[in-house]
Amino acid sequence: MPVMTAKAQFPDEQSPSGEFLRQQDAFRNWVRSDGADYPAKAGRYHLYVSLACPWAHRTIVVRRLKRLEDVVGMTVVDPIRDERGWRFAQPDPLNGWAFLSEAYFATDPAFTGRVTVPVLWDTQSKRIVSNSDDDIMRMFETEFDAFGDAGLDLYPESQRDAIDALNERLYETVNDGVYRAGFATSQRAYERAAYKLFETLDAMEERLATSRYLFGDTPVETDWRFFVTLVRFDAVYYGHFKCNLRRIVDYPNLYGYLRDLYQIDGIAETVNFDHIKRHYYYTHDDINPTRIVPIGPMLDLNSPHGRASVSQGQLGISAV
Ligand SMILES: N[C@@H](CCC(=O)N[C@@H](CS)C(=O)NCC(=O)O)C(=O)O
Repeated sequence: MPVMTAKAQFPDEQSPSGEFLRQQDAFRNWVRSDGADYPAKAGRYHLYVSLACPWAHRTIVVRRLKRLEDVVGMTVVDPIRDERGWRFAQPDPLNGWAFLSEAYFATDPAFTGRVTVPVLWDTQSKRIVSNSDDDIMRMFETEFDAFGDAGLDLYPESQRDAIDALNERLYETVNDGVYRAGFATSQRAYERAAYKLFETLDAMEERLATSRYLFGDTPVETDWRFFVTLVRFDAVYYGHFKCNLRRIVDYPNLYGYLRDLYQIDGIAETVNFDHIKRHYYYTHDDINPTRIVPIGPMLDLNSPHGRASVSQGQLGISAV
């Protein structure tokens, strides 16, 4: 018997039994340090982001940490989008666009999917190189070392299998997990996603009891992939997406870890709660039709985190 489901936020991305099934990324070309089509160059590529979006946030963080601000330009879209998708508060200074969809149609006039951020734009061929946050992160991490901070390795060779495996688990149950809970249109789909999410949060709370970061004493890309969801959690996912078994402030290790990452040089400037809250509470009409933006939460992400004393040992490669 079919499960009764409510109206979906994105009807094309919904299973008959009420699960949110995120669309695939449409553009997945690669900038390479020695690439033929898209060679890494200073000033050639431009990043379009929303400060509200966790996926875009990851690319902003890596751009900052790898010191690529002067190498890859960046434009921030307005946090409020309507049925025409992401728009620019002022016309895009680079291309004069009013809507980000113009980048998509310039690249593929037949594009019919949902217009998403982040977008990595090539100013030379005037096409989107990629709209995959995973790929853009990796490009910034590994392909621009001639221009940025080559000394910072967010994807260390010796840990790659373990990093990939934990990324996958966090994506399924946490990063996308909050969306699977929030966009579910059946009780069953919601509960499944929400319980899985907290199972992983509980496991990470335990893991972080004996390790300052997920893989030892320095953050890797997995920490930043996790961070963008943690920092939004109490402000939007707990209430708006109904992920409300516990808040992050209720987890001593996760909350300390969140503050530790937040206080790393340059990171606080990448976090904008005004954009985050207005985007989520305004643009998901089926979840919050009144568009009322809640007043909380009270978070003090600058308070001392005490994480420096947590054991610094490297976790084994197989630790997932
Ligand atoms: N899979 C994409 C996900 C990007 C994504 O879904 N971004 C959201 C914002 S958080 C978006 O642009 N949504 C457009 C919309 O809500 O219409 C990636 O890897 O970058």
